[in-house]
Amino acid sequence: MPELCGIELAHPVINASGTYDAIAARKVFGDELLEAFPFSAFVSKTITPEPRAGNAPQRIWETPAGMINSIGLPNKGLEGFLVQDLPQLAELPVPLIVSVMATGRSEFARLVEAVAAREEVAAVELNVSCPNVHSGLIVGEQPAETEALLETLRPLTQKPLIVKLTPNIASPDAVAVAAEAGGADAVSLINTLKASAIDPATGAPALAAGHGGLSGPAVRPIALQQLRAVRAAVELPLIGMGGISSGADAAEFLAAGAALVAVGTESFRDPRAGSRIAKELETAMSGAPARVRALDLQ
Ligand code: RRO
Repeated sequence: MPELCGIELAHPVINASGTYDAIAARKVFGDELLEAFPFSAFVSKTITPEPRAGNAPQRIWETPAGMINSIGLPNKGLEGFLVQDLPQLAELPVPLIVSVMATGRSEFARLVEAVAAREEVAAVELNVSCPNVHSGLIVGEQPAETEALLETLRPLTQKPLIVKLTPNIASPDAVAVAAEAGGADAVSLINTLKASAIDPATGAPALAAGHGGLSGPAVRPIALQQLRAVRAAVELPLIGMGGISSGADAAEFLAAGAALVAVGTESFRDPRAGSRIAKELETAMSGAPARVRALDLQ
C-alpha cells in the first residue's frame, strides 16, 4: 500500500492543489462522491492569511495540449477556511493535506500553526511557488529563503511539511536540497510554468493579468525532467505532477522516482480522472511492457 510520510493511502494518485473543488463536487455528485472519491488524499486549494478575491477575468486560456491560468489565489482566508471549508473537507473519506501560502515567514508560521493543530489535517503543503501573485519575493525561487522558511516552520508541528517547488528557475533541485536541509518531509513538483497568450481577436494579452501558469500535457516532459533532477539531489519522497492524463503517464513519474503522483488539469476535463488514472496505473504496473518501459527510463 502506498504511503506518504507515514500516511497510508489506498493508491498513489492524489490531486494537484487548486484543480479540484471537492466541496462543489459534493454538491453535484452528492454522497456518491464519498463512495468513489477519485483521489487517495485530498489537497486543498491554497489558503492565505486573509481573504483574497483573486485576479480579474479572463483567468483561464486554453492552449494546445494545455491551459494557462491566472486565478490569483482567491480564497476565504485562514478563518474562513477553518470555519466554513474545513468541516466539509473533513467529511471526505481520504487524508486531507492543506496548502498554504503567505508573503513572509511570520505569516506562514501563523498559517501552519493554526492548520496543523487541527486533527482533521494530515499534512501541510507549503506553496512557495505560485506564479500569479505579485508579492515581490517568491520564497521558492531562492534556496536560502526556502531553507530559512523551513527552519521557522519545522518546530511548529510534527505533521508532514510538503514543499511545492516552482519550475520557473534554473535549478529546482537546489531548492529541493534547501527544503530537505530545513527539515521538509516531502517535495511536490511542478507548479505551473510562466506563460502568456495573445487573444487573436483583440491583439491584447488573453489573460487580464497579462500572464499566468501553463499546465496540462504540454508541460509533462518538462515536469518529468525536473522530477528526475530533484530525485537525484534529495532523499525526500516526491509527489510528481505536470500534465498527467493517463495511467501510462503516471507510471513514467513513478519510474522516475516519484512516491505519488498528482492529477491537475485533466480533472477539469474529467472530474473522475483520478479514479481512472489509478485504475489504469494498476494495469500499467502489472503488465510486462510497462515494466520494460519503466526500466528503459532509468
Ligand atoms: O491561484 C493561482 O493562480 C495559482 C496558484 Br495559488 C498556484 O500555485 N499555481 C497556479 O498555477 N495558479
